[in-house]
Amino acid sequence: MPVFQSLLQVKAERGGGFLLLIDPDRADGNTLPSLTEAARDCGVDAILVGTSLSTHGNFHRVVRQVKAHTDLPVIIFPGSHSQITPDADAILFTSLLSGRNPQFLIDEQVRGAPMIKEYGIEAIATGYLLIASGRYTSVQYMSNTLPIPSDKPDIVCAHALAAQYLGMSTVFLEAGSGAEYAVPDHVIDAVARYIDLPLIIGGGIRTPEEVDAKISAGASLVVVGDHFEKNSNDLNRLREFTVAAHPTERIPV
Ligand code: 1GP
Repeated sequence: MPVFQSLLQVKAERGGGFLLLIDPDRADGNTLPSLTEAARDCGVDAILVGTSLSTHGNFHRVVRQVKAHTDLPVIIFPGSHSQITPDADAILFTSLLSGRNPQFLIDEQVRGAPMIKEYGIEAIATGYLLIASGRYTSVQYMSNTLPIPSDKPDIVCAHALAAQYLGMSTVFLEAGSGAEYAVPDHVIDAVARYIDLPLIIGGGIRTPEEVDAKISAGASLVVVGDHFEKNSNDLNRLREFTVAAHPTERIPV
């Protein structure tokens, strides 16, 4: 089954899904195998690998290492067309629609598309919207784009609807890795009511309660990366995060 279809099935059957993001520059080669192996046992649905700026030149090696230690889908979350490798199962084929920088609207995509075809990777067409989050984030700086103000849900909705009318498969509402504030629940709720596409939410999510709130607001998939990079000793709580992302499986109290 294609990766994106399998994630939609997870959403339909379990009420939501949880994606663990691995930043190749921050991945610790010693703990990466155990983290990757723990992911499925802890209820993670897929692993994303990517970063706004890769400075270590180890992207391909990290993807291969992740793939070697899990049978979960491994999905590229690229910062540029240099982050495409045949070892991945799929790629979020993003266009940064909230920005007006042609490099991230179409140029990186043109450079990457032939490689994706050559490697036989599944491309998941993703409208990527950067939402202001209190702090100047790496993705904002590297993409040279302005985020949409988080108190302007109408503007977010208009961009999300444009993604739908452009034929995209999903909309990713992004606060940026390590964001001070995650995408507000009221913005997620507004977009989820306004368009028909599944929503991916990421950036600045640090607790199971926040995961729960994002899913309740209308997210289909929640992405967490920074928290587990900075708190590798919190791995025993990974299951709490994934339980929060799968509300239909919770045992009523
Ligand atoms: C970043 O949305 C992802 O692109 C995840 O954000 O690293 O803050 O969890 P965090």
